[in-house]
Amino acid sequence: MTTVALIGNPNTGKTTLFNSLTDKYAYVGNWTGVTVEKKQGNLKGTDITIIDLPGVYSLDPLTKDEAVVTNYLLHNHPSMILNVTNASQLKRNLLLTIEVLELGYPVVLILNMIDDLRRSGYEYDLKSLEQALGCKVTTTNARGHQGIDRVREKTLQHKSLPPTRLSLQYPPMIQQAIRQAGTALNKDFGYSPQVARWLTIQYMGNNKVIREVAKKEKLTPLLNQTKYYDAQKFADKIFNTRLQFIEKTLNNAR
Ligand SMILES: Nc1nc2c(ncn2[C@@H]2O[C@H](COP(=O)(O)OP(=O)(O)OP(=O)(O)O)[C@@H](O)[C@H]2O)c(=O)[nH]1
Ligand SMILES: [Mg+2]
Repeated sequence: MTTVALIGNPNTGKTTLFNSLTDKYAYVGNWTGVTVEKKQGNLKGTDITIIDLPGVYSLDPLTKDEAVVTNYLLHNHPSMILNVTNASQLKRNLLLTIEVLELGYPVVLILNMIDDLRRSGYEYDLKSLEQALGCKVTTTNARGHQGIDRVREKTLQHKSLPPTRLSLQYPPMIQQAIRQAGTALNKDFGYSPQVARWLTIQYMGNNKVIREVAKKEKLTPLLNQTKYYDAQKFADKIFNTRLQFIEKTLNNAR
C-alpha cells in the first residue's frame, strides 16, 4: 500500500491541499488517544492513500496532540512526505523540514501560499533550494487550486524519487557522537543507518517522545550519553546549526 503524508506547520494549507488532491469521500476519524482529527483519502483516481497530519512546528512535541506527527513517523513508513510550508515564512517552516528530511524518506517540499509571496514581490530560486535541501521543491496556491497538478504528478512518481540525503554539518563533537551512537543503534538494535542517525539527533535535541522511546526500548547507546549530551548543550547547538543552514540556504535562493 502506498501512503503519502502531509506534514507542515499549523495553518500552512495542508487540509486545503488535501481536499484538492483527494476524492470527496475522505475518511475522518480521530488519532488514537487524542481528540485530533485524522483525515485520510485517496489521491483522485488512484489507490494512493493521503494522510492529513495535524500542524506542528517541530517533531519535539509540546503537547500530546502534537505528538501525533512524531508517533506517526516512528510507527509508520510513508512512501513519501509532502511537506507543506507557508512560502512567506520559510525561515521558520524549514526547521521542521530539516527534521523531516533527516529521516531520509522521499520528500517533496511544497511552497504553498505562493500567491502571498508573489504579491509582496518575492520569489525563490527553486533549483537552488532543491540543491541545498536534496529534495524536490514545488509551489502551490492551494486555495486558488494552482500547482495541484504538479503535486499530483510528483506524488504519482514517488517510486522514482530518491530517498533524501540531507546531512547537516553539526559541530565536530556532535558529529562524532552521532556516528558513535548511530552505529551502535544500527548494529545492535536493528535500525537502518538513516533512522539510527535521526533517532540520535532527535534524542540529543531533547525530543521528549524519543527520550521516552529510548527508555522503553533500553537504547543504551543513547541513554548512557544523556548527561554528556545535556551538559554540552547539544540541543542548543543543533538548533543553531539548523538556523544557520536555513539562513544561508534562503540567502542563496533569493
Ligand atoms: N493565500 C492563500 N491562502 C491559503 C492557501 N492555502 C490555504 N490557504 C488558507 O490558509 C488557511 C489555513 O488553511 P488550512 O488548509 O486549514 O491549513 P492547515 O495547514 O490544514 O491548518 P492546521 O490543520 O490547523 O495546521 C485557510 O484560510 C486557507 O483558505 C494558499 O495557497 N494561499
Ligand atoms: Mg488542517
